[in-house]
Amino acid sequence: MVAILFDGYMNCGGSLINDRYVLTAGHCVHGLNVQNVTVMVGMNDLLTKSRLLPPVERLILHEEYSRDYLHDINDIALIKLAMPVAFSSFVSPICLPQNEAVDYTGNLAIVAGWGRVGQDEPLARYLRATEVRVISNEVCRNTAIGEHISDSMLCTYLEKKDACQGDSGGPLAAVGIDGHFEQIGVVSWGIGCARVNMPGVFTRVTKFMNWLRYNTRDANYCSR
Ligand code: 4AZ
Repeated sequence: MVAILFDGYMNCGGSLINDRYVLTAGHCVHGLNVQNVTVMVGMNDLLTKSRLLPPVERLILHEEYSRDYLHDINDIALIKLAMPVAFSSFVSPICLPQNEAVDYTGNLAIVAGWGRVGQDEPLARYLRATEVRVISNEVCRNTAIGEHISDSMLCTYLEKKDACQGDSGGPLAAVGIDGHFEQIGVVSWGIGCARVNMPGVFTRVTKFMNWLRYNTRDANYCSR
């Protein structure tokens, strides 16, 4: 789990997908320069003094990223680190899905971050995580936010459980067919947080595997 700071303030989540790349949302880096972005890995308490801050080399925003006032399209980006991160008991990568055809409907999944702990609440100091359930895109399209849902998005819904502002860019992880956690979503958008009939929306990682492979082709694979 990665915290992404903008001008020193917690702004977004992200995930380490190998020793050189952080996966996050497009809207988390859109319009930013590397000088404004700080990446913190292996954190729980955001205020802790012992921080691992790998320098950022490059921001790679999806070429077809775009945003509306509500929702984002192709909401995915990579942050390339200037040097490889050393893995430890607190820092290890999350692998991406192996089977691009799986749609995860009905799966329970974990979303994590330092985002708001409620719709009108402050950001979290300690990393939080919650379980949510993946719903089909068909069901999602029939909810109050449905008209904006495309095939490259993934929705979750579980009563009173959701990502919230500040969690954007962070991972949604589920147990894949081989029994390992894999990242199936990137926190993208929603209308408020945990509201009735308003699913949380994620970038659907399986739809971007070619983009991810191409843009991380100089990195080692994530090993499980
Ligand atoms: C946000 O503003 C945001 N309920 C992210 C996720 C969700 C809502 C808002 C999901 O970044």
